Amino acid sequence: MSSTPDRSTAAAMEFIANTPHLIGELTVESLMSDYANHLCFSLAKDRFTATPHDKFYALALAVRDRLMERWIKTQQTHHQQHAKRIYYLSLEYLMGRALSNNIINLRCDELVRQAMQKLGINLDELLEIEVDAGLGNGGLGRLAACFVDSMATLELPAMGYGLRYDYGIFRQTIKNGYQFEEPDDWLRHGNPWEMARPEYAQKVQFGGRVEAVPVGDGTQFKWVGHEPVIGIPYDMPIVGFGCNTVNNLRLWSGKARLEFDFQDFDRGDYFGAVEAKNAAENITKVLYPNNNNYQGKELRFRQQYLFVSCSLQDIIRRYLVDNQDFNGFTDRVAIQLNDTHPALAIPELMRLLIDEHGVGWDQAWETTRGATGYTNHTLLPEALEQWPVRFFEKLLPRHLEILYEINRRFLRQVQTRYPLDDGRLQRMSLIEEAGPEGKSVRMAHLAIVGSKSVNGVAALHTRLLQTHLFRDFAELWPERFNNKTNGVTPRRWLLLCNPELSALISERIGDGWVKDLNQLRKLEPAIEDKKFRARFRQIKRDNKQRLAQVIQQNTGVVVSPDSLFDVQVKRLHEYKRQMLNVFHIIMRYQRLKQNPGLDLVPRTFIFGGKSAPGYFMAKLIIKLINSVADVVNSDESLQGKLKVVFVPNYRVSLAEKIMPAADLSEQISTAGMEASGTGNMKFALNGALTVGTLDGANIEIKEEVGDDNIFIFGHTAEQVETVRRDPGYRGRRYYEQDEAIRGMCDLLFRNFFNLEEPDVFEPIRQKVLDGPDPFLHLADLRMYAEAQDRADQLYRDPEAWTRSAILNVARIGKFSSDRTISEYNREIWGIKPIHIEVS
Ligand code: 26Q
Repeated sequence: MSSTPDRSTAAAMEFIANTPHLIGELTVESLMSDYANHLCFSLAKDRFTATPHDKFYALALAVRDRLMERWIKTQQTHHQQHAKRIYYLSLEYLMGRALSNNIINLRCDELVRQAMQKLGINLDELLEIEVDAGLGNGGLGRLAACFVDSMATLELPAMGYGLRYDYGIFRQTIKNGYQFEEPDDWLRHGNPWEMARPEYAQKVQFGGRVEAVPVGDGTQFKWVGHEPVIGIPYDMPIVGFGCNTVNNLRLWSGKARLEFDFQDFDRGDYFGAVEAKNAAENITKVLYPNNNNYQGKELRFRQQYLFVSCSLQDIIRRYLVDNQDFNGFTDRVAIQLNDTHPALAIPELMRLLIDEHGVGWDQAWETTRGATGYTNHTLLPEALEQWPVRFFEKLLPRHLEILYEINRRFLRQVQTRYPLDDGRLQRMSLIEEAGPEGKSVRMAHLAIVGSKSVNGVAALHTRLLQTHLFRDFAELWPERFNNKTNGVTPRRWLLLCNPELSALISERIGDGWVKDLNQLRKLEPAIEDKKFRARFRQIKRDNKQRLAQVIQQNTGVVVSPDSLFDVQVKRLHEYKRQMLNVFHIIMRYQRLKQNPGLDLVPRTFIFGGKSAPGYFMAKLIIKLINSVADVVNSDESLQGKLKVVFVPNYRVSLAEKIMPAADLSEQISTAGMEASGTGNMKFALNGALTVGTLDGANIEIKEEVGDDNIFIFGHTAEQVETVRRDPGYRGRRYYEQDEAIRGMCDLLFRNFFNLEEPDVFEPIRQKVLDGPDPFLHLADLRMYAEAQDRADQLYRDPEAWTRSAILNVARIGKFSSDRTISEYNREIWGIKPIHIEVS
């Protein structure tokens, strides 16, 4: 923002402010008029040419008009008050749709509905047209989206930084039971929510070499790069609920330098110029579709650096608008790293401070560490990032020098504290000397050393970080470690996705819960109200009916809303144990086949989730689910007591239809492996009961809702450790001891579900029966089946089940992302909320 106000812009703004409505007024008529104007003047469409997408776009622009003034005012106010801001750095934002969310957060849903109705437009159909912004993989990306919602709602001066991938998470299709991936060309029809800001473009260098330049008594190090790339920022508004705050989500897009092609073109190297342009613009082409699995790809490394460098240069640019030195930096800037994906921020901030702004090492280090917090999201060793030193040598030589210096100073500190403990030095070093790819940089160690705070995302996860993964670090710096149990935004995950339940709740306890989720406690007495229970049940029934339609449209399978909807939706991963779920389904199937008259609670098992394209086992599990589904669904002898569906292309907008319709939520990861989980919270918030292990946030959910209102089973994290240490542990033990498990395995592994493709499931058999299965599928199966029987029993008593479901809603308030963000702010960031006034 420039410091001398521009007169013509001021005059224009004054004109708007003094003219009785034109743009941005919240009335039915003005909405209708702006919708029509946008259709005509922004999109050049008339009654012969307007497509459904045009109608969506026109409404999006009309709604956007209504947040513009607040957006500008928010940025102005934060700037004028020299506010300390939180900069959330994440390579992923799984935003989903924006129109419905912005309408809800602006609290103009009634007006918009009326305006559209008067024009003969069905708002719900219009909202369905928007494509999801799928710039993330799963939990971590969706968490970032919930967090920016909460930061705006809490009126915190916050900015999300991310990458504007041309292609988000792939579209999943299923053919013959197998997953196929299609590109997600989400920007094809334009994006009404983004504003390109080429005036804030940043230049980033890759490659080159470091030159030492003598300056006075010392030396200055200059990184002479080549391959410059430009980052162009695109801003998206983040609307706070029921306040005037509209924060910024700033996403960078890679571009070749403008003069670049012309220069080389003049030298006659036309192809070289075009190739270089492509290389620059490829950096932000596509989101890497891995989840909890690290792949050391050079392009991913470039993505991370482009992201970090653009964001930090932008932060420093803004800081220097009204500061001369860096003494006050940590009073104005807090940076939170969403996992290690942006951990290059640490050496990059050091480089910018030292090389570009002449700050000395000690002050640069204090500033960097004082500004930065690191959130860890996983304990899985295969998910920990370790970039090969050769990538640094090739692309970031100056950063490598800085890293070595950080490491040298750090190891000296360790040595002073623990003399002659070489093992410890090796374990803690930022450099792994002998990895599979030679030397590599341990990004988690870098993030811990370079931050003032390290947090896990649920109590158990944080404890395991301290006792296992980062034990040495927690011993050295216990004060640095803290827990921030995840949460989800109640706006999208209740108010928006479940309007009927929201209305019922508000009728009973008022609508304060939307901003203060603990108020849901006031629902507890309602469990004794028979009429309330009936209405609660009816809403669930209606939501199930709607989901049944979606399922039929997407899979062709007809499911009954009178059956128990048992849902597992999340990324496919062995540790999440979708296979355990399938094994239980097969056991049920077998019970029904052996005893067709058996009075089992009719169940519909619903699965959804994407597998990383290169993850063989995860893809095989999708095939397994679909193979079992095919056999079960076409078996008429089951009399509708068992159905299995895999809903393709699980994504945020589909989750919004699934969560409100679930009776039972499957959270069955091997204990100690799911850092937190956040789907578990969304389900409970919508009145589903959980079948789950003592893992991640399930433990805290159990503490909140009470042991009687959740179905817990399985080995604890401690017991899992013990079982794994037993060298004789094999799944076969359970096969031999347990008749039901044996029957299930025999059916599955003798090709009952895959006659056409014999032995496709052989890799599963090997792992589960003969391998030392680290996920303990068969070891937990018996207890899992028993927990499922307990669920059946309760479901047979609809009143008792409904009481439990209501109690889940009433006691889930802790898991609002507002609470999580308040804790981050109180204990790490220290930012003052700023109230935004608009005329
Ligand atoms: C890393 C390197 C290269 C390419 C991709 C990646 C990568 C990308 C995404 C690694 C991990 C992820 C995503 C991890 C994730 O979603 N973790 C989940 O985070 C949630 C929010 O804290 C938790 O609730 C889940 O338990 C955790 O699995």
